[in-house]
Amino acid sequence: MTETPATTVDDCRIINLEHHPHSYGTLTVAQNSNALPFAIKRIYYIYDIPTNSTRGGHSHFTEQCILTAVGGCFDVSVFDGKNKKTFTLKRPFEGLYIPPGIWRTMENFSSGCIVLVLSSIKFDEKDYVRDMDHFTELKQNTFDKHL
Ligand code: T46
Repeated sequence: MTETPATTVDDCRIINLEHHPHSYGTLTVAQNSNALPFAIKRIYYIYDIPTNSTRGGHSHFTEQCILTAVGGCFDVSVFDGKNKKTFTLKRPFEGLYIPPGIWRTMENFSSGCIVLVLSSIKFDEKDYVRDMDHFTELKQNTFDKHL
């Protein structure tokens, strides 16, 4: 692929997942419905994360995803080629929606942190941009086109 969408960090947002708090515990649900911006095709989770790890460091051509801290907390920084924003995820019902064309980096993982990810596509390495220079060049071309 040679183009990336004209998305910006302002398109990244917190989505509150349906959750049911009770005296005997809280249950959170993620299911395909109008409450989500895409249909879920894949779920994966990341755990056993050393607290000083940095993960991510890439963008996607087409994938949309929602990241949630189902245990512990961590920070996600998003970058659109011009601007950067950082979100702290610490509640199991709060998901960060990231559209395609956004570079993401995850760090400051708490001990025992578990990251759950809902994804709009099946795994495809060709959907990744893992080189920052390539990413900024793609975004610059997109922004130039939309001037
Ligand atoms: C993202 C952030 C939030 C697979 O084989 N299948 C999969 O579905 C995934 C997601 C990964 N992998 C392999 C590819 C690598 O060899 O698992 C290894 C670790 O993946 P990666 O280094 O991409 O992990 P993160 O935590 O940097 O990024 C992941 C997702 O890849 C990415 O799309 O947005 O979580």
